Amino acid sequence: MGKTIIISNRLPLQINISENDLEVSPSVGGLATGLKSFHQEGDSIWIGWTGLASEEIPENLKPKVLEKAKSQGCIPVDLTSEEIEKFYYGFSNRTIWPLFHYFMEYTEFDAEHWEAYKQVNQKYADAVIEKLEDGDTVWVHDYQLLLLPALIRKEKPKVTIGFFNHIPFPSYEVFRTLPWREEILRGMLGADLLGFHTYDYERHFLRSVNRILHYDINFNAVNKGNRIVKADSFPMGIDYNKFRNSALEHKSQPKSETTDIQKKLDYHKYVSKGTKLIISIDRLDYTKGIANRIRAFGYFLEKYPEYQENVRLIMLAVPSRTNVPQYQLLKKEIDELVGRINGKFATVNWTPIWYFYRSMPFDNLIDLYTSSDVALITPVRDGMNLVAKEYIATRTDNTGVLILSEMAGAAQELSEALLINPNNFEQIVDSIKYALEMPEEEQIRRNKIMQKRLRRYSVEKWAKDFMTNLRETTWTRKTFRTLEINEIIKKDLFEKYSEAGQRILFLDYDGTLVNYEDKPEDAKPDPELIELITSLGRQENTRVVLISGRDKETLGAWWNSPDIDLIAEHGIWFKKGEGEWELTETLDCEWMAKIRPVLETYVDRTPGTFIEEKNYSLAWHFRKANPELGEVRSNELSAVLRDLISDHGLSVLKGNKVLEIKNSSVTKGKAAGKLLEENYDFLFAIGDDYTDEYFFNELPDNATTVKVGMSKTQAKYYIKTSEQVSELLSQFLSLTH
Ligand code: ADQ
Repeated sequence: MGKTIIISNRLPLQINISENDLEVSPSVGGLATGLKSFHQEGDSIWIGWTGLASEEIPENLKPKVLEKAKSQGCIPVDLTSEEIEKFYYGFSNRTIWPLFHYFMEYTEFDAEHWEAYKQVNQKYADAVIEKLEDGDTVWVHDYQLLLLPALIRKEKPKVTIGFFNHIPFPSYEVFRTLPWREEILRGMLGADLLGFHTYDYERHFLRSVNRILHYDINFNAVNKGNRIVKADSFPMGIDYNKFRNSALEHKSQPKSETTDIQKKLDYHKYVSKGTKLIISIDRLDYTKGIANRIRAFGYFLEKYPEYQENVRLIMLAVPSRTNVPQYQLLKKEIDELVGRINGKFATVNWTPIWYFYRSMPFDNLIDLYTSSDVALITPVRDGMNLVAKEYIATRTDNTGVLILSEMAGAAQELSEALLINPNNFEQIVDSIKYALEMPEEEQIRRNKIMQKRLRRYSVEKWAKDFMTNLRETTWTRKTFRTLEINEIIKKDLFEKYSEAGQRILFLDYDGTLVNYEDKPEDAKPDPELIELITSLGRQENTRVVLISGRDKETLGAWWNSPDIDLIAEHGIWFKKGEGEWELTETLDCEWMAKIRPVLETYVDRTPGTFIEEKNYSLAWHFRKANPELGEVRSNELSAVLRDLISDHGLSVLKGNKVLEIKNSSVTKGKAAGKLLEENYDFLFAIGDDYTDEYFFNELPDNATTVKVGMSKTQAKYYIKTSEQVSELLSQFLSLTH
């Protein structure tokens, strides 16, 4: 097994330059700590940006940066300050970040930023490709690198690529507003497996793929025709033991060794006995709902004045993206709000809010978590939110109450927390009161359940789970029973073709010889295709049979030639060369009058759909309908029809964007079987949809069966596109010329 390459915007290390020397320390933060053990344990390298602009690192120190990074298994990507401005502060944080968090009013669509985003993604791709060897696995992280999977795939088509999105994926209605939505989706679909924190994000992504790129979605897999891409949810966990053990250590520390913050917290508890502490920790970001939280706290003190002087909010906001105007405005707003609430309620002995605007060392974080009775975490949108999980992990005596916004991904796992809607002030303030008054037994009961879950699904388990699933996608690709027709298979096939005494070729029409069109009548064969197929039929000892679900009138009009035989309507009609159409079975059609009105109600309710009436079958086409609605309605309709037709000798066939109702006794397989009485020593059948599976199954084992596209099939081989089908058939033709 090869190595793993992790790629994220930032490397998990912090570089400080002072006095013409540099200091490198590991960085904190969810992703860095989360993947650290995974990174250190196995054979892996991490590629990313150091956090310093190229111009900020003196030339003489550059080799040292490389060397230091390398010693920690890291490879830096060099970014200039202009690139950082446009790619990172620009497209990543002024377009993708606000849009994906539903802040459409903050979202900027700037073509220059988009160009920089593409270029910098290419820069990361180049860095990866330089290190990539056969058998390696690539794991790309987050919204700054959405184009990277496809850029890597372009150069190394066979490599296994995973992608994890750490922020929400918005609903289709929001995502579709992005001018570069197609490029972004195509970039992501370069991966084999796409991971999201929650099932909802995964569904939003799949829906966008379906609506924007029109790829078929089967459960959680995207069928790209030549490749299957899977999406799944993997809720990211924390390093549970690290937080719990640190909390235990802090508890057993002698007083003299405690941190200054802890001393201050202890003093506070000593002088104001019974006063409760509420903690809130976030990066200073508009998605985190900090301003509303302060307002809600002010309202709480007003609504429940008995808590004045008896509760304190400790608010830690870590500076973030200070170059982006929205963040500067937010900082100002929060400073003012804190000032206003403190000004309004403070007494000589009490300030309601302690506000810290800075980053703190890990030990201080633990002090804050373990000393606070309540954690108040109220993002308006948050991919996951690890702070909520960390708070629970540090509660070693199982007390403490978590108030958590239902808009955080974490809320889906932490349902024993007090879940609030961050826009509902009454609910927030009542939850604060409930939390402060919650009996200890209830706190313990709730926390124990959450702790058990967090311990089990730790960040390590998360990373392993993702990697196992990722490797399975390659495994499935490798063991896909059906083989792609490659040069070696072709060579063998051509030999058999040339040596054969009697050949028969069964060719499906739509989706095989021609691509699908919105209107079936538009998928007419062009003169070259007619020439190709009839020339094949003119070869000695070669019988060409077009076998289609089309009605006999259309098929007959398009393909009237002495050199080919036709099977129409899935096997009901047969025509030899220029002869007359013959019925292969006697069939009853009375059922059609009963079924047609049912189909009509579905046409009325599903714009873009229509009924095709054939001699012995009815088809409901939904290719032009809204793809999602079409799928939903077709599932509904086939369930309704199956009930209606049971015991009537009819069956419902699901073709490509069409449902067809016909007599069960008629199949393409049966019709093909009837032609096999003569002795053929080269049998070839090719088709693209469900109905063709009947003749793949019916033909003897020595037949060469080929599926067009990459969905599940009984065929021995597959070929990706109908253009490649024409190429293969032309090659057959050239063998005898
Ligand atoms: P963030 O928006 O950064 O992450 P979060 O999940 O809460 O949000 O992670 C913050 C991390 O930074 C936590 O591990 C926390 O301990 C640490 N941290 C916070 N304040 C700190 C401080 N003052 N000093 C040191 N460390 C501090 C993005 C998404 C989230 C998603 C994560 C992981 O926005 O929704 O949960 O990625 O996927």
